[in-house]
Amino acid sequence: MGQLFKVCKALTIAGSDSGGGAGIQADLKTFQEFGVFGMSVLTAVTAQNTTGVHGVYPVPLDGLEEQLKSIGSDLTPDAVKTGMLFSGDYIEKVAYFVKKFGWNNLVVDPVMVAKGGATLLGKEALEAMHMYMLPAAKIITPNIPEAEALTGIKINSNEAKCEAARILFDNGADYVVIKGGHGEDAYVSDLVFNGVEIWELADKRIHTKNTHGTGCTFSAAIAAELAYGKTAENAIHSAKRFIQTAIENGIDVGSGHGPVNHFAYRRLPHEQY
Ligand code: PXL
Repeated sequence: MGQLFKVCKALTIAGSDSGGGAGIQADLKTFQEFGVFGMSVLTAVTAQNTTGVHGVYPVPLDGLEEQLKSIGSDLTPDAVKTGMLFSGDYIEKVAYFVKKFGWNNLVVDPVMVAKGGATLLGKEALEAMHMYMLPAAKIITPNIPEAEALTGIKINSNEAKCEAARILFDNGADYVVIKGGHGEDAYVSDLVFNGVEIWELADKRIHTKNTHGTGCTFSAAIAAELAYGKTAENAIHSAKRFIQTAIENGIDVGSGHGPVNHFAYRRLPHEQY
C-alpha cells in the first residue's frame, strides 16, 4: 500500500500564459519548487509567447464560480494568491468566495498590464479592486505603475512611495510591498509597510530582458511560504531571495522577453548566491 503524505496547499486565481512564463503557469511552477501542492482557478486564457500577448479570452463568469466552489467545498487551501482578475465582475466574484470560504492567507498581486503593454485588468476595475480585494488582502504586491494606478499618486520620490504604501494599507491590506523593479537604480529596492514599520528589501539589479513572470513568481513564492505557516515578513524575505535567483539565472527560450528561471533556487548549488 502506498503512503499518504500531508502537504501544504496553495491556490492561484489568475490567468493562463500559454508561453509558460507568467500567470497560472508561473504560479504552479513556483508552488512546486517550494514543495507545496498547487491548485489553480483560471480567470482568463491568454494566447501568448515571449514576443507578447496575442489574445485574451476570459473564462465565462459561471465557470469561474464553479472552479471556486470546487476548491472551496473540498480542498481548503492554506494560502491563496490572485493575479490577473480580468474585470470588476470577476473581482467581485472572487472576493465573494474568498470571504465565504475564509481564505485569509491571501496575497493580492494587482496585475494590470503585461510587459508588452496588453491590458490584463480594465481601468473600470480599479474601484472593485479597492472595494473588494484590498480589504481581503493579507499582502498586496503592486509594482510602481500599479501602485500609482491604485492610489492616484505619482511615485517620483521615496516620500511618494511611502505615501502610496500608507494609502494601500489604509485601504485594508495588512502588508504592502511596492516592488522596485520598474526603476533604473543599480539596486532594486522593494518597500514593505505593515502599518507600524516601513522597511526596504534591496538587491542588485540584474540587466536582462528575461524578466517575464517576475511579479507572478514573487507573489506565488510568498503564498507558498504562507501556506507553510511562515509569517508575512519571513514569506516576503524568502520570496525576494527566490525571485532574485530566478532572474539571475533566466532561461533562454523564445526570441523575445524570456521567463525567469523557476527552478534555479532549488537546483543551483547554494554557494552560487
Ligand atoms: O505578469 C503579469 C501577468 C499575469 N498574468 C498573466 C500574464 C501576465 C503577463 O504577461 O500573461 C496571464
